[in-house]
Amino acid sequence: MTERIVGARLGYEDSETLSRFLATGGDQGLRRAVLEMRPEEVADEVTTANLLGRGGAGFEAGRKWSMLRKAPRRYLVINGDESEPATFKDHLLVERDPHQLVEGATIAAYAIGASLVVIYLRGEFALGLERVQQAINEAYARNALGRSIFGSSFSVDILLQPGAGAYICGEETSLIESLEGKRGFPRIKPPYFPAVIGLYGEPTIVNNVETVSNLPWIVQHGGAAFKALGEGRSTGTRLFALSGQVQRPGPYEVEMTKITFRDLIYGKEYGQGLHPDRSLIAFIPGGVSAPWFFPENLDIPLGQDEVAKAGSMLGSGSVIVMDDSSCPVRSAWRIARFFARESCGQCTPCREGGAWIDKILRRIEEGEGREADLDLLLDLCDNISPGIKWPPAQTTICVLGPSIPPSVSAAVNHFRDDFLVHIKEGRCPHA
Ligand code: L3W
Ligand code: SF4
Repeated sequence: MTERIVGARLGYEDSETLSRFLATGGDQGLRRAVLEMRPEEVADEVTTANLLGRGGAGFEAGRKWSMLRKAPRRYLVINGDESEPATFKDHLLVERDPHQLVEGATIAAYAIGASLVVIYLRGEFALGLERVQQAINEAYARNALGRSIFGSSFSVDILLQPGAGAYICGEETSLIESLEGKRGFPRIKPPYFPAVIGLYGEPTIVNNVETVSNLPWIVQHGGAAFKALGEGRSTGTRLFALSGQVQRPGPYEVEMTKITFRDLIYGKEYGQGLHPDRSLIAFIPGGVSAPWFFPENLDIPLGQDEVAKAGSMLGSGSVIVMDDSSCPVRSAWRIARFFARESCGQCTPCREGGAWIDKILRRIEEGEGREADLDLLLDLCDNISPGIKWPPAQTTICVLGPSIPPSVSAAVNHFRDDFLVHIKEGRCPHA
């Protein structure tokens, strides 16, 4: 493991307890922020750190904060609705270091002058919800939250809100709608980003769990120390959730850009390679919205721009490995089916296109496809996301719809022969 920031306590069995938190530097960042720094100084450190958002889009946290409209009431929402298949790093932070999350959220609230913080957690995170609520209660009890935090002039409250099982509520504007008690329909943006018109029409910052979990360290060590890790725009460390057909799947915190996908998948300290006698056919570098990578992409470093330059994205930090026992037709179908089921239905390309792709892939998978289906699939992908490129052209309100084409087109274009065996012989060559 390299330098650990957000995962510093994860090696302790009792990492979620207040005693372990306080024994390992807990509260020091918050004390320093509210007692020794002005809010603008905290925000400046985060800008210096060049902390990129860890939710998927990689937008600079400091820049986002600077866009917050001035208003008497401002909100901070922490997005912990992690629901994307194979994404499991926020889950870990929520369950295993809930105090760090609460401390980071309070520091962010101080920096942006938030009047209220809402932590929105995936409803299925039963243990996480219990632990975060306990961390909030314990923070109030020691005056790390509430009125005049640690004797300073700063006061703020944190509310915990469980989601109700919809993936789309992880999209920030849909999450805000859901918090307002409405159905989780994404709002169109631009022109109005939540930083201008957010929760109840007030300026709102939505930050991811991992993003704010970095703040106690940044305040304690300084933005420059964070920036010294990594390279270029990719600073600090990231938690990568490695899954699929590797010997040792799991979450790994690594310094940005310092290792490659080959290191992560095959390295002794990380994935330890594929199962014996198996070979790599593809891997997805950043969550199931991301375009697939292939063996020739293994030497790309784990950096935001490095992955983007190669035509994909680091996204939510989930790396999914496929060996030659996995069927690309089935993998693409499972991904497409997930998005089709989770579509909120507002936009035609997503609602109709997603359902249609799901149906076609299903019939191919079940041996009832036809050769013309392959061009039809690519045509549908092109209709949802013209040119099938990432980031996509905006044809829909949010990016859930355009998240379908990357996997489907990768599978059709790179594994055409597998599709043809399904279609012509009615069997799966990997079964
Ligand atoms: C003010 C402007 N604010 C941008 C803010 C914006 C948001 C952030 C990024 O998608 C990605 C997606 C998934 N004034 C602004 C501004 N902002 N311009 O910056 O914005 P955006 O629209 O690029 O991204 P997003 O809607 O946050 C997120 C990818 O993440 N993803 C999803 C993972 C899923 C989970 C999960 O399970 N919960 O994390 C996977 O990689 O495809 O590309 O805050 O307001 N001018
Ligand atoms: Fe809803 Fe899909 Fe449109 Fe997003 S792209 S708003 S999920 S219909």
